[in-house]
Amino acid sequence: QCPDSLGRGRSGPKRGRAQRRTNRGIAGQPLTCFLHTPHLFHNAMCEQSLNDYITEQCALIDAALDRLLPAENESPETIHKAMRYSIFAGGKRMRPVLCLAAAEACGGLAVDALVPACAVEMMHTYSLIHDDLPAMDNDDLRRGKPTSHKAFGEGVAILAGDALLTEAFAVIAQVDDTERYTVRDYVRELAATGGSTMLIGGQILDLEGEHKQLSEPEVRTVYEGKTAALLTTALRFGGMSANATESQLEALTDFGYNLGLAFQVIDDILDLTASTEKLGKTAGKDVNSQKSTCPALIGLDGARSEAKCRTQAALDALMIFPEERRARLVELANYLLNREY
Ligand code: GRG
Repeated sequence: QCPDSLGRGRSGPKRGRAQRRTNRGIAGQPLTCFLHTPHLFHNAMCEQSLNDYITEQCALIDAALDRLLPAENESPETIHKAMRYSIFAGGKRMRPVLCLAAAEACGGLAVDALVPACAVEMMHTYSLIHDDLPAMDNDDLRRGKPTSHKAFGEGVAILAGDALLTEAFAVIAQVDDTERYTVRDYVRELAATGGSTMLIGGQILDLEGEHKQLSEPEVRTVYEGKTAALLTTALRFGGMSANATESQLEALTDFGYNLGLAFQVIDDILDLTASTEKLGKTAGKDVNSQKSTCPALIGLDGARSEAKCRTQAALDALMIFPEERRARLVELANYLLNREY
C-alpha cells in the first residue's frame, strides 16, 4: 500500500455489480465486418514491441471511431467537423488502448472491445472540450492544436462536447451482450462514470478547490472523480466484452483505480516540469490557478514516489491473471509511469 500522501485505500469507490443477464440488447453492426484480419486482434502476448502494439491498436481505434461518428460532410456539417476535429486531434488514446488490453487479459479479443473503447474515448474527448472552455480551465491549446472553442467558437465547442457525450451513449448501446453482461450494464456504468459523483463530481471539486488549500484526502477525491473513474471504466468495459469473471473484473477495477491515481499524479508532475510544446497543452496551469495538486502538497519527489507506489499497487492487482495475459497491461502501466507527455 502507498504509505503517504493520497491515502491508504487501494480500492476505488464501490461500484454496483453488473447484472448477470443473458437477454440480448440492441446489438450493433459488428465491427468485424470492416476489420477483416483476425490475426491482428489475437492475443499476441508478445514478441511485438509495446510501441508497435500501441500503434496497431490506435489504428483499430481510429478506424472504429471514424466509422462510428457521423461523416464530416453530413448535415449540419459544422457540428460534425467540430466533433471530428477534437476526436482526431492526436490524443494518446490510452483509455481505449487499455480497454482493448483488458479484453485480451481476460482471454477475449481486442476487436470485441472496440465499441465500448470508442464510447469511452468520446466521453473523454467531450470532457476535455468542456474543460478547456473559458468558464472552466480557459485553455487555448489541446492535443497540440487550438482548443475547440478557439477553432470553432464557444457555442460550437459546447455543442461539440454535448454531441460527443450523447454519441458515447448511442455507441455504447451497440455493444453485444455476453453471458455475464448486458448492454444495460454498460449504459448504467457509463452514465454513472460521466455523472455528478464521478467525472462531473471531480470537476466540481476541482473548480471549487481553485485558490484554496485542499487536504490530501480531498485531492484524492478529485483525482478519483476526474481521472480514475473513466480509466477504470475503460478497463472494466474491456473485461466485460471478454465476459470477465467477477474476480477478473474486481482485479481490473483495482488496477484502474490505482493506475488512474498514478496517471493524474504524473499529469500534475508534467504540468510543472514539461514544456507546452511537449505536452500539446499549456504547461504550468496548475500553479497559475493555484490548484491543490499532489506535487503542490508533497513536492515533486514525494509525488514521483506516490506515482510509483500507485503503479506498483496497480500491478499487484493484476497478479490473478496468468503472466502472459497480464503482460500488456503491465507494460502499459510502466509506460504511463514514465511518459513524458
Ligand atoms: C465534465 C467538463 C467536465 C469535466 C470532467 C475529465 C475532466 C472532468 C476534465 C478534463 C481535464 C483533466 C485534466 C482531466 C484529468 C484527466 C486527464 C489527465 C486528462 C488528460 O488525459 P490524456 O493525457 O489526454 O489521456 P489525451 O489528449 O492524450 O487523450
